[in-house]
Amino acid sequence: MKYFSTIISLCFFLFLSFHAEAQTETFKVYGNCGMCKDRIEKAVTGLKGVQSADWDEDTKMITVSFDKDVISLDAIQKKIAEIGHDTDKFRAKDDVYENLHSCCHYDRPKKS
Ligand SMILES: [Cu+2]
Repeated sequence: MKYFSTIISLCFFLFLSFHAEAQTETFKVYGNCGMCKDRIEKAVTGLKGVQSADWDEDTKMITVSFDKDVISLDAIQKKIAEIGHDTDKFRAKDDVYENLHSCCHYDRPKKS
């Protein structure tokens, strides 16, 4: 019986240590349509350390689960700006934005 409870507590400890590193953040990503959704989610989930990404076409908010020991929130936002989508922290290059499909030309936030 003692052996059994040791196994249980070991499993519990492992469960906790796996989950302690996962972090979920929600932030704004400018975009328009379903094509934007595919592009944004593909770019983010392709990053090492990212477990999942879900961008909402209506609210323009993305929810990302990632391991903060592997990748930072800034690095994720930079990647999104690299593919042409502004975030509140990083702005996409004008030429990258211009090269997006015409239906993807969202209203850009004002330059600060
Ligand atoms: Cu689009």
